[in-house]
Amino acid sequence: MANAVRIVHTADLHLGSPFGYFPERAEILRADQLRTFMNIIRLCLDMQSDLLLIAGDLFEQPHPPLSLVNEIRDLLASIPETRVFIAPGNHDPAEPDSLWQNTSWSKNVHVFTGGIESVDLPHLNTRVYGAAFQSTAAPEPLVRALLPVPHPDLINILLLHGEVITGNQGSAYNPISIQWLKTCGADYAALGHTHQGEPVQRLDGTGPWYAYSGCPSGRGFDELGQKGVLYGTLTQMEQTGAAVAANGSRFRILTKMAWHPVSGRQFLALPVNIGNCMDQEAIFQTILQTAQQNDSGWRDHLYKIILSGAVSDDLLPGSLFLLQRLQRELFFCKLVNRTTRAYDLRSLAKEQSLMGGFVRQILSDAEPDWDCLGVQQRQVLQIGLQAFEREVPYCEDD
Ligand SMILES: [Mn+2]
Repeated sequence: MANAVRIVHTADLHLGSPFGYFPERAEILRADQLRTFMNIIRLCLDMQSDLLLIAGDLFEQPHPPLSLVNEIRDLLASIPETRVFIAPGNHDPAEPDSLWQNTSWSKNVHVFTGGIESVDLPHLNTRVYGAAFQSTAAPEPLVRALLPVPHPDLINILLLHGEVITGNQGSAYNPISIQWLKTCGADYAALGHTHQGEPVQRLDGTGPWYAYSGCPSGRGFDELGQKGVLYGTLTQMEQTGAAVAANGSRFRILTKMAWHPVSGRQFLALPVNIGNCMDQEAIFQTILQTAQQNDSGWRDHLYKIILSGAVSDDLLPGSLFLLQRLQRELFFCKLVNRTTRAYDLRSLAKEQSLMGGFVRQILSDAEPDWDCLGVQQRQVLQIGLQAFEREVPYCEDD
């Protein structure tokens, strides 16, 4: 009968983050992180996961508040049927006197605190390898040699925090060479460090499977949208005949992993064109409607609202009043003004001034009407006309 192990793979939770950019919301955002962790625990229960793999940066720092550590310890103890493995990362290294040394975890939890070691789980026919960051950087690979005797009859899982590199590329965060990964002997490498996450991939078609789960909740406007974890099953299938000879193994591993959303509140970039708005109220309503169309829990998210469109002088947004009104409706928002001024080309083209001359030059034989112009002509005119009045930044600050 096929042997299968159910796993949940996560990393980079950064529990206890300071959220310095959101001082008034920081405490709530930290509570959200905890809720996300609870969602992961709930997923383990619901799918009766055999393993919970945490590939580093569970905490933001190696000395988090004791109350937070105790909370996590109790949550992990609440899933005794799930074996939990933790490989500390560069943010929460297993340095002397860190939380990893000072916490007594429940029996189902194993923390890798040194160089490569393995734990056998005979009831699952599985072996889990892991190693820890022991300081905030690791310019040399944490694991240099091949895994110590990967067992051909077991499912071999590798849990590591680090950066997969190719060729001569280096990394200050445990460089994991793709070449090494191919031959290390693992069947599935559960990785952490890349917050963006990468789908489960297989090296060379026959090599190990590996994946970055990505962070399960965003912490800023560089981590947009819904975040989640990887979960699924690794199944060991007995091979026969020619297939055995191909890689010398009696078994092949089928990997069926999927992505599961676990974050509640999201960081979102919301482009809103206010070119048709005639007054401040219309701008306000357009922004809210756009947010509303996006998601049913729209009020709870954090927004970077990017305003665009050509607007007349007296309507230039970004006013404190607009921001204050929006802040009453949304959990958090900031405005990025990328609007352009609605210049009247027809009258400008008649002006005997430097601006008039510039407009005539760019229009050439074209009609003085924005709608008749090509994209490039429009851009040149917008930037040029703005430059007559104010400094035009190369790229607006986000
Ligand atoms: Mn991280």
